[in-house]
Amino acid sequence: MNKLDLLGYNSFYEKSFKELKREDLIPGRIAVENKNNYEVFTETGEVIAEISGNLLFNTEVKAELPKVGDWVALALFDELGIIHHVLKRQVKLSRKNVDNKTEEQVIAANVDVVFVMQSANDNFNLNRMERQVTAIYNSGAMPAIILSKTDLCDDVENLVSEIKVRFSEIQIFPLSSIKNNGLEELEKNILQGKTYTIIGSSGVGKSTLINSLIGEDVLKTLEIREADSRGRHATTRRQMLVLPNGGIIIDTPGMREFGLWEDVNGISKTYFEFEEYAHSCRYDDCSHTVETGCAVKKAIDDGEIDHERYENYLKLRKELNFLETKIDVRKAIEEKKKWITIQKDYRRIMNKGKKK
Ligand SMILES: Nc1nc2c(ncn2[C@@H]2O[C@H](COP(=O)(O)OP(=O)(O)OP(=O)(O)O)[C@@H](O)[C@H]2O)c(=O)[nH]1
Ligand SMILES: [Mg+2]
Ligand SMILES: [Zn+2]
Repeated sequence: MNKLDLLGYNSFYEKSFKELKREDLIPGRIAVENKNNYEVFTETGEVIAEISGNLLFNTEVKAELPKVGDWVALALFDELGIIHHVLKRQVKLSRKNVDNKTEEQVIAANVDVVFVMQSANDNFNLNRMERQVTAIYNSGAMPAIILSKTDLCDDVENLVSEIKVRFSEIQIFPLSSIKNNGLEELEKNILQGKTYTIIGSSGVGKSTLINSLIGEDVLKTLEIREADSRGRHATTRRQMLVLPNGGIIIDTPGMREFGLWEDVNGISKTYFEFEEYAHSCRYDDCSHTVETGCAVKKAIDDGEIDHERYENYLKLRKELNFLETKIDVRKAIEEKKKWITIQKDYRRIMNKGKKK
C-alpha cells in the first residue's frame, strides 16, 4: 500500500480529487479539528492547516466544513497548509446538534466501522444502542458493538445474549482493556487502511481501549476517582490516530445525547425484520400504529417481533418526524427573512431611482 492508501485513501476520493483539476493542491486527511486550525495527515507527514476564505464563505452549512476523517485538497506552504476543498464524503456520521436542535453535527467522516461502546458495569441501555446503530446505518458505515469493562461484571454472558436478541446481525466484542481480555478478537477485525471510530457515553473507556491497542498512553483518560463525578469528560476533541496494526481510529468525546439527524434507510436497516411483515399489511403506506390489518402489529401480538424494539422504533420515527417539521419551520422563517431583505433592497433601489 502507498502512503495515502495507508491513511484510507481510495479510488472514490482520488476521483473526486482529480475532478478538481488543481495540480497545485495535494490530498490530505483531517486528523484533528482545533478551534482555529486543523491537523492534517498528508503523504509527506502531518501539517497544520487553515481553511481558505473562499471555502469558508462559500460553505452554507457548518456540517460541510472539514471534519475529522474528511479528505481535503490543500495547498502547502512550508509547514502551513491552506484547505481549498472538502472531497465528497463516502460516509458521514451525524447527530442532532445538542445546542441547536435544527442543526446537523458531523461526528466523523469517512469511517468504515463505528463501534458503539457501552460498559458492562453500568451505562448499559439497549434502546440507546439501537438509536446509535440506526444513526450508524444512516451514515453509510457498518455498526459493531463493544461491551467494555467486562472485568467489573459477573454476568457478561447474560448481557451479551441480551444484546444478541436485539441485534442479531451485528458483531459484538465484550472486552476489558484493563485486564487485556478480548482485545485480540477485536484487533483481528481492525484492518490496515480501514477507518474506525468509537462512540459512547463519557467514561465507558473509549480512550483507554485505544491506548491499549496502541500499547502506550497516548490519549488522556479519566482517573478512576474522577470517573464517578458527573459531567466530566476526559476527551474534549475528536482525534484520528494510526494503530500499530495499520488500522485508523478516531477517538471521540463522550456523548450524552444522541438525537437522530435525517433518516437514510437507517430505521429500516435496524428494524429489518419489520419489513418482512410489512409486506402483508393491508395498506401499502401502513404506519404500523392504528391501521386495521397491520401485519407488524399482529407479529408483535404473536410475540414474533420484540415489543421493546417496536416501542423504540415508534419513538425514533416520531422524533425524526418532529425534527423534519422543525427544520421545515426554520426554513420557512429563513425564506421569509430573505424575502423581506430582498423587498427592502428593492424599495431602496427604487426610491433612489425616483429621487434622481
Ligand atoms: N475496570 C475497568 N476500568 C476501565 C476499563 N476501561 C477503562 N476503564 C476506566 O474507566 C475510566 C474512563 O476511561 P476513559 O477511557 O477515559 O473513558 P472515555 O470513554 O474515553 O471517556 P470520555 O473521554 O470522557 O468520553 C478510566 O478510569 C479507566 O481507567 C476496563 O476495561 N476495566
Ligand atoms: Mg476519552
Ligand atoms: Zn402495518
